[in-house]
Amino acid sequence: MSIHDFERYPLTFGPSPVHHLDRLTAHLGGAQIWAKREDVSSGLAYGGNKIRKLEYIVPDVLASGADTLVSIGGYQSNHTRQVAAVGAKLGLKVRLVQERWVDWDDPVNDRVGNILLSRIMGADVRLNPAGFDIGIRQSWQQAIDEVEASGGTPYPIPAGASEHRLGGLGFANWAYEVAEQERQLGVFFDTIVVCTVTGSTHAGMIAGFAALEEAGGRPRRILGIDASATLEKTRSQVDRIARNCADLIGVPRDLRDDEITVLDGWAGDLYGIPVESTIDAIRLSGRLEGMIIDPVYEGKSMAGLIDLVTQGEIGKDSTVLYAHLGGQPALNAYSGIFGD
Ligand code: 5PA
Repeated sequence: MSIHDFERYPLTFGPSPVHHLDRLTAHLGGAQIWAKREDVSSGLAYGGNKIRKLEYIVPDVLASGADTLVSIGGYQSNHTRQVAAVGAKLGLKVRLVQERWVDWDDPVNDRVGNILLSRIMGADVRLNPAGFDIGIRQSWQQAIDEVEASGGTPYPIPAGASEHRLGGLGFANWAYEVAEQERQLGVFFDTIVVCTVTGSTHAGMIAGFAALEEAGGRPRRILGIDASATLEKTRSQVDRIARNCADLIGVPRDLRDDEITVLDGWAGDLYGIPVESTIDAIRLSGRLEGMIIDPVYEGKSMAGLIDLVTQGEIGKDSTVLYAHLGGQPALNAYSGIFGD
């Protein structure tokens, strides 16, 4: 079995674009920084990393005969917005549990950005007061039961599509896409920087690059930057999903512990609450590159990248690929932090 044996339902325009960040590179004065852009690679509701995961899950949805996608996230979940978009595109109903994952008192937190887009796309959006947890949730199981009780056929998609048998495949394939783009561009990315929370984005990359390494590819570092602020949960979820995914795509060996790196230090104390380094990273990417990143995920991984390059932890001779996973709609619920 390899990644190529799995069916992929196209929801993207093609490979996500890769480009050099010249001014950020010059500003940091160290490694060469590039970005690969999941935020501009699909026409579905501003795209993002879940679209790529869902490309490998949709064939299973269609085979199941389900009529309702059921998923879960915070009020400003990017994942649920992307599930809503995919449901709309496929002509399926969508039931979303939106929990109060972030104690963020912006008065429009439950009205603008992602949740607004999900409502526009016709999803049945239900708010729930439960707090943050990346695990399997009671509220989600209850929503599945309710869909069934009302005569529907649910297809359950867990938080971030991570705890799904096929959840890692999208980003395992991302690794193959990177290898092909490297050939075209004549570069080699020795370091990948990726935001990690529910884990299957990072885990899929680890499995995909391990498969490539087994096929003769050069080894590289894949640095996951935690944005969950529940580090041990995210670390164990990444570990488990990476190993399952590696098995699934036929990596002929166990993953080594040193292939699974989730770094701490930029999440702050709480999921969804930006800290100073997050806000600085958002402003810097915007000012130098016109590249917009969000305060929940990408602002935190970019803060990690900036510090790692500045401290020399990522060396001057490195070529770094920053995985931009989308997420900008949430900015609308955080206008207060940028002032007038
Ligand atoms: C998310 C996730 P993983 O959950 O696969 O680790 O990805 C982290 C991540 N960047 C990184 C962006 C923009 C993301 O949206 N978002 C979740 C959501 O509900 O939106 C799953 C948490």
